[in-house]
Amino acid sequence: MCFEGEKAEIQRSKRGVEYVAEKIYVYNKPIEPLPVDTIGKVPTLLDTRIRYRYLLVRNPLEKAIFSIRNTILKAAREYFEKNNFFEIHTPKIVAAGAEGGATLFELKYFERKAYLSQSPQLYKQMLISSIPRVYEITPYFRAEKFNTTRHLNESWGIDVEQGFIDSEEDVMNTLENLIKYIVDSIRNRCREELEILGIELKPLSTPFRRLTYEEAVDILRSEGIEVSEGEDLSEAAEKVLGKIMAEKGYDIYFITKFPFETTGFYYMREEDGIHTRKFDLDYKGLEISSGGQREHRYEKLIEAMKLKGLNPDNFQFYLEAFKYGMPPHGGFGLGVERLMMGMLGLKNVREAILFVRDRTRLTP
Ligand code: AMO
Repeated sequence: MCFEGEKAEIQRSKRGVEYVAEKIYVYNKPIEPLPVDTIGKVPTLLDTRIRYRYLLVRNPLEKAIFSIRNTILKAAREYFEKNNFFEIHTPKIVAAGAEGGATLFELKYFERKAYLSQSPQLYKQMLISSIPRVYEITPYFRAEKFNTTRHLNESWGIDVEQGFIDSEEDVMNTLENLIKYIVDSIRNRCREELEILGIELKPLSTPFRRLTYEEAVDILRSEGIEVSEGEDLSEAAEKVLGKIMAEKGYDIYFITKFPFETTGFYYMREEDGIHTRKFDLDYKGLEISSGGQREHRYEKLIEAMKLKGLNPDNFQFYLEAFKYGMPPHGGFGLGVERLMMGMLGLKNVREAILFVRDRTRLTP
């Protein structure tokens, strides 16, 4: 539908502009009445919101979430542009995964087996000796078997890799500056959307607080939360840590130096052989990003693969790139939907993506 008309003399609506319509053109009549209330007078269940998202984005609340997502991605690209990062696209149909076999989606690729890409990890690293600052805004496909409020089977990431770094600190600086830039952009450009959602988005100051994995474990143990040696932090542990850190005034913080037992094979190990240069970034008790410095030495990389029970033969295409000289490098993957959960206080990751792919949803 479309109309012609003049702006009304008296404006009653709090949002938008009122017109007095003189002509109304109906392009196409609906076959059935709308199945949902797009005005937003009645609260809609999350299941229904997901089912009819393509209609409900007319609802100001739903639309505000996705306008903010749109601005997050624009701001990220602006940040990369200003800081000389090069946008890349890497394959989504791949021969090997970087994030462990358990969450690989397998597919038939003519006569061979292939997988959907869990992460651009291997490819962004391979490029680093030729293009030393790259980024990709990319889907991650992960066969997460459980229905949780923070996992999708198709989610989106903002991935970065940068070369000639001194340590993972250089990468953490990029990540904290990027997030600050995004949060400032949303505060400045999405005031109306934040008001509609009733959110007061606090500015973030850099540098973000850093605590080591061991410090995090000590804090958790002092609260009676058991964390076994060499175990990744569980969702429950992350939440408790989030509360404790919030009480100390930190909404966002890095956890650094994860033990090798908990990480991917590609993170650089410290001299002690136990810890790595891997970090997580948590926002209000939710992991929104992981990253770190990588192992760039060919022999050490093969050793790490073997320690993780991987067969280097399956990664020849990747390992080859390390034979021709690879600078020290590192990067991160930042989950777009997780960042939105943190920023907007969304309770379920499904609120942050237009069309949901989870354990039960393959349509719409
Ligand atoms: P990781 O596996 O921690 O690291 O993923 C990076 C970030 O992506 C988001 N994320 C997800 N969001 C929703 N649903 C999922 N199933 C899901 N899986 C991941 C999270 C997470 O912090 N290659 C490394 C990154 C790197 O080192 O550069 C990686 O993928 O916000």
